[in-house]
Amino acid sequence: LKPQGLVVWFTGLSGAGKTTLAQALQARLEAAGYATELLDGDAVREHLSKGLGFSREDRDTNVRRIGYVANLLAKHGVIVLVSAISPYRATREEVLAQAPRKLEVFVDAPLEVVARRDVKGLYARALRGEIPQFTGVSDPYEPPLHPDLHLRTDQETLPECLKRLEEALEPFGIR
Ligand code: GGZ
Ligand code: DAT
Repeated sequence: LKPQGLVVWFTGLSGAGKTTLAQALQARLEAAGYATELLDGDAVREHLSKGLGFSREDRDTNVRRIGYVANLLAKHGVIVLVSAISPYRATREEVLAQAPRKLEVFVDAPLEVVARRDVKGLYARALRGEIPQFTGVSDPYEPPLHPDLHLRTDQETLPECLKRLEEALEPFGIR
């Protein structure tokens, strides 16, 4: 019998902390001997979703592709960590409904905070009007209404967020 996999889906604005948290959690899980895979929106866009843009249609295609691969891997016992803005609630719900087991994590920080972090300088450009359809500035973000875990990365440190993630995995028998 295969171990049951899990999809841990991180959603939130650019710069909210999805990749940071997913990478840190992956390191912990790998150290504990779990098979994991990280599907990061940014990286996926260089391969699986190459050529896609940021229209609603393209984002939904991106999210559905990520979800499809995540669910295949999870079916075979992998703990799959997804980090993608995935701004549309209905599309996230559609994809997560297919997962054998799932944990939806809302990585939340207000726009003013992520714009101040501006990891890649994209918010500065978006706020100057140079990037059309930039999530949170000139494109929508629909927060989950009932996330399995809600992390406020402007109020909780990275170790605190990690601890809450690990606690949320315990009911799945992952520790
Ligand atoms: C949002 C954009 C955009 C626009 C480029 N809107 O901080 P990042 O750089 O690494 O995360 C963002 C990433 C978003 O890709 P995703 O695949 O996660 O998005 S989605 O789930 O909506 O398909 C950002 C960069 O790409 N980026 N242009 N217009 N983020
Ligand atoms: P995203 O993948 O959501 O675009 P990121 O992980 O690339 O975001 O960048 C998040 C930045 O925020 C990074 O510089 C670390 C910082 N940060 C501060 N507090 C954090 C926390 N509690 N959790 C995650 N990242 C945090």
